Amino acid sequence: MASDKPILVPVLGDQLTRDLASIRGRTKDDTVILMMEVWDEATYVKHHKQKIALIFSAMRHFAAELEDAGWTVDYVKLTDPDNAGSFTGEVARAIERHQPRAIQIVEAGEWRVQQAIEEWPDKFDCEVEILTDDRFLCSLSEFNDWAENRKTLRMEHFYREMRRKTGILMADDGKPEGGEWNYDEDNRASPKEDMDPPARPLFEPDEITRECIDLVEEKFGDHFGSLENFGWPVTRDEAEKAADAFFAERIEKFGKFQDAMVYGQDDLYHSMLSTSINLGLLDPVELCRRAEQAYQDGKAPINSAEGFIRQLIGWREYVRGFYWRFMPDLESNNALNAQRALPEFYWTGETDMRCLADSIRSTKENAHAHHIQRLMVLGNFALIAGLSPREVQDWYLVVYADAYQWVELPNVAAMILYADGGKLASKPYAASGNYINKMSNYCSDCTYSVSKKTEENACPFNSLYWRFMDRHRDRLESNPRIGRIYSNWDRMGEEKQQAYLDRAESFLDTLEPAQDGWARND
Ligand code: FAD
Ligand code: DLZ
Ligand code: SF4
Repeated sequence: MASDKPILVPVLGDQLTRDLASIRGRTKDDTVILMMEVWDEATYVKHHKQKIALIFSAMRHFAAELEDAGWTVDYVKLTDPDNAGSFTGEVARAIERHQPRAIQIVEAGEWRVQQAIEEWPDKFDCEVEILTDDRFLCSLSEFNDWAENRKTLRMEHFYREMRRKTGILMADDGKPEGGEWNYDEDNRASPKEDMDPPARPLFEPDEITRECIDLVEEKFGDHFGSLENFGWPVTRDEAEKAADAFFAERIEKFGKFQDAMVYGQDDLYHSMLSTSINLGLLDPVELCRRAEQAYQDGKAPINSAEGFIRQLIGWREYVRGFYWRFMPDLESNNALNAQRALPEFYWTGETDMRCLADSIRSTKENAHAHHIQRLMVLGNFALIAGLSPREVQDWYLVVYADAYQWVELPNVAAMILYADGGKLASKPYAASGNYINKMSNYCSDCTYSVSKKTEENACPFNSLYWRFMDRHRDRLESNPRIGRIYSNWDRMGEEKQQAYLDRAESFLDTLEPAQDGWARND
């Protein structure tokens, strides 16, 4: 006979779907869904204001949607005078209120939160069941099985497995659609060609969102970023509208201009869907099927459909498996012994380097920068200037509305900083100003000259690049994807080399370290 006591189902801020393993299949009359706005989560780093407003608004909308559908939802607001401050504290309070016979929760996305949840069976006097997060295509045990016994982990190999597993973009003979697995080569058109990206839909804040915005201004007014441009989807309906607009208007050129950067243009042909996907408002595999359909209907070329699908069932799934395999060490890895403090300009945007200034402006205004800005401008600078991984990790976790540690950390520690010593990527993504000049229109109006190498007004990326290569020669020279660079370096001769190194040092001496208090509360 069913007990009168309910099952308590805590739903975390990035688990906002009725298809969640702990909700689907449960009956409404013996379930209490618990949602918690807590101080620990809002302040463990000083998140961008838009990120907090987005998560709270999406949580409140989801709670209302569940209630409308007949579920019992116990929603704890941040301003509740008895707010316990942490998930564990709030679950303890909810146990007092509801006397549940058991707790069922889907595993957390982040290591820090999962550690806390794993203590619940010892802390609480009721059964605790932790369920697998099956919103991901590849479970953690499947990833570990794949990774075990491999000498090197490479996204490309993993991605092919995911293509085979889903059948997405696979021809009937088991070969990849179009003959190639990866059309990356066709994702690199220069932005100097005609580009006219349509604006993405922005969603006017409703009353719930406005309340969250006011709350954030009041409680987190000293956090980074502006709330002025807030237009993120906060419900599944809005997220679906955003996806519809992407598939109707932007996917066609997504592939071609995936790596392009244009001054003052923040979205280009990107989907801008990461916040909705990470919150649980959109299903990534469904999005991939839509991309495949767009290809089959002749609405998107193969390089667009494949490029988009690769990001989702390739990179996104791969970094998640990688995160759980290498945590907690990944947080403290520093294979290149990078020790320089994060410069203040990462927070203020005040720098004459036009590529960095524009990427940081977008970050501040939108809590977003597109992939190639994160990777080849902000990330590349952090790598070749030798910035401390801890400080760079904090920065990325703070500033993007889509940032959760499981996706941020592998991208930052491993992909951009090579702090893992090459477990994730086959080589560091180091580049000189040439690359940025090729892929953007930033350089033509920059204070620095991209064609100058060692002069006072030379683009800093040029000398920092060679300084980086020179410092890490022992490690990188044997790397087949990099080694031949050193013959160019050697051919320059000592005088030229020294001029590069001097220019790099004199530039680095001008950097002001960031003041305390931007990323974390003291
Ligand atoms: P699109 O360009 O339209 O790509 C489609 C989708 O693919 C994205 O929505 C995202 O879900 C997925 N995707 C693309 N690249 C990656 C990747 N490298 N790793 C995982 N998923 C990917 N993405 C986050 O969601 N959160 C982060 O905190 C985050 N931090 C990053 C830090 C660095 C240093 C770098 C290089 C990348 C980071 N990314 C992160 C990945 C990527 O930059 C963003 O997902 C993307 O810019 C979001 O915009 P979009 O939705 O328009 O993406
Ligand atoms: C990022 C965040 C913030 C700012 N606030 C909350 C919150 O109050 N309640 C909540 O459930 N989740 C929040 N999150 C997301 C969590 O920090 C965390 O990323 C997820 O729970 C995944 O582990
Ligand atoms: Fe950036 Fe150098 Fe180009 Fe200026 S010249 S925009 S610093 S790459």
